[in-house]
Amino acid sequence: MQRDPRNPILTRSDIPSLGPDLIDVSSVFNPGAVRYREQILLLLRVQNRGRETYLLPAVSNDGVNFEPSHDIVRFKGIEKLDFRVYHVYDPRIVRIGDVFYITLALDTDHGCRVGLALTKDFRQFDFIGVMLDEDARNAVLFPAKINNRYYMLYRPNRADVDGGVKSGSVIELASSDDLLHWRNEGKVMEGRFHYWDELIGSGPPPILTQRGWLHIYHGVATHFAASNIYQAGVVLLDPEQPQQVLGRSRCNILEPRELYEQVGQVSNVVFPTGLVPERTNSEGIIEEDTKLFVYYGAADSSVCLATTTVRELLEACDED
Ligand code: BMA
Repeated sequence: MQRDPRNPILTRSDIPSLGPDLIDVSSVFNPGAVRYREQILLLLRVQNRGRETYLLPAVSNDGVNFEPSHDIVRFKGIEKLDFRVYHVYDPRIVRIGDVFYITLALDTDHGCRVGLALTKDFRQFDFIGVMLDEDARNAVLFPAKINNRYYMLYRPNRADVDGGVKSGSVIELASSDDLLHWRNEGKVMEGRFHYWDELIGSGPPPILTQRGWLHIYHGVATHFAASNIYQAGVVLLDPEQPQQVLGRSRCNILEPRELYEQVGQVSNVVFPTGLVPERTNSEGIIEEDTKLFVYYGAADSSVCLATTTVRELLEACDED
């Protein structure tokens, strides 16, 4: 992937002062991304100096210069949950019909849960519910039904990371009729111990290409607990049976190399969460020469952009 020379494209100094919740914020990172009304829209994860998390929309005409909104996202209905939610973060967005679905990580007293919200206009946000009754993160919906069912990828948190919250080394597939009740469809992929992607989790939602679902994920090299290096890789999944891996990058396709990725609130992190193709054909397929805008959090401190094409990602999947 090629970094945009203007990176980081959003830093904490771009976030307007929106008291009392967001004043002189600490960081902005891990954005959801989607095309909305001819523009690119990001849902930014913003942290204040209380280390509280808020989501803030931002829009752009060129995909590089973003104008943050002055309206912090409030999820209607989330207050009805019978447990406390400390943080709502790392949004992933898909459009299905005229509805934008947002999958979310929720920090609770019982670990992390994946939540679902929807919006039609990025002004009103309705919280729909918790998708799984287990500790999990990095849930992404497929942007279209497959054989008349909804599908998602998610990462159960079963691994203890030294000094950290639970993480995981498996991405699983689940399907549903109604987006709320999910049936496990099995394991899709596992981390590769000793190599770049020991722990893994989904990045942005998958996109449909001629050859199958192309999916960017993140991998963590734990380096014997000395440091966690977050990188990005790519996998190709069968178009009809997405638990089948057709190809997977042997090496990472983006790793922390620039100072803004190596140094920050959490050092050595590139964490892709948003992907916007330049165009989609009339059958909903992203063709090989299509340019892709990939948005990622750098060092849990800023938002960056890298570009690539479907062809380049498919070539990376053929490496193994
Ligand atoms: C992961 C998530 C991300 C974060 C990353 C690096 O486990 O919590 O939100 O960007 O760690 O700190």
